[in-house]
Amino acid sequence: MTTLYVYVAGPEGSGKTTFLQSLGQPSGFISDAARAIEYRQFIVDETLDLQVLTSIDSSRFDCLLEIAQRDILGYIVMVDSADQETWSMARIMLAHLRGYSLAPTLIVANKQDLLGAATPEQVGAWIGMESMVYVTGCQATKPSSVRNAFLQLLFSVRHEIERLDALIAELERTFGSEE
Ligand SMILES: Nc1nc2c(ncn2[C@@H]2O[C@H](COP(=O)(O)OP(=O)(O)O)[C@@H](O)[C@H]2O)c(=O)[nH]1
Ligand SMILES: [Mg+2]
Repeated sequence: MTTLYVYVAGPEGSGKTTFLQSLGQPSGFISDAARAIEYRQFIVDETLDLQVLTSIDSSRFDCLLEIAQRDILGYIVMVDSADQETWSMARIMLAHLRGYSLAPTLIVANKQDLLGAATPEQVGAWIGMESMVYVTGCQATKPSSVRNAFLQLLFSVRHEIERLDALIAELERTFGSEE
């Protein structure tokens, strides 16, 4: 059995926990206080799991360092689009992730529903669109929006891992059916 990981980073309050909660059924959201992580696990097939995880303490990256570099499928950097003061921290986190292992990275320009939220393009341009960095808008309180954002990351890695097609199809099937 192989487990691949999507690691979610981002400043405190950017919406990481909300994103994970919205990504599926409430029962599938796991908060492990002892390991200081929150995660969801998707079964892709008999030999492959996909775990989406974040540190409960935004400033800690030790659980990322426990993952072998080859097992990191990609990163999500969560950003509060309405709180520009936090963006430089998000930029540092992005550099930190990619310094550990270069993997496709999706900047999630969250809180698009808030008045004064910057557009995904503005957030992406400010943080820096390097190669293999993508950006998408999101409202983490809305499951369909979260699923759509997560699919953007899966699309960017699917050419490497064709087995993800089943998971993508499942997410697309439920996409938009619950608001
Ligand atoms: N308006 C709005 N609030 C959000 C959104 N996403 C998260 N929040 C709120 O932002 C706060 C921080 O979110 P949380 O998920 O705890 O952030 P974390 O520290 O990154 O885990 C909570 O009050 C959430 O309800 C969003 O898309 N829109
Ligand atoms: Mg949290």
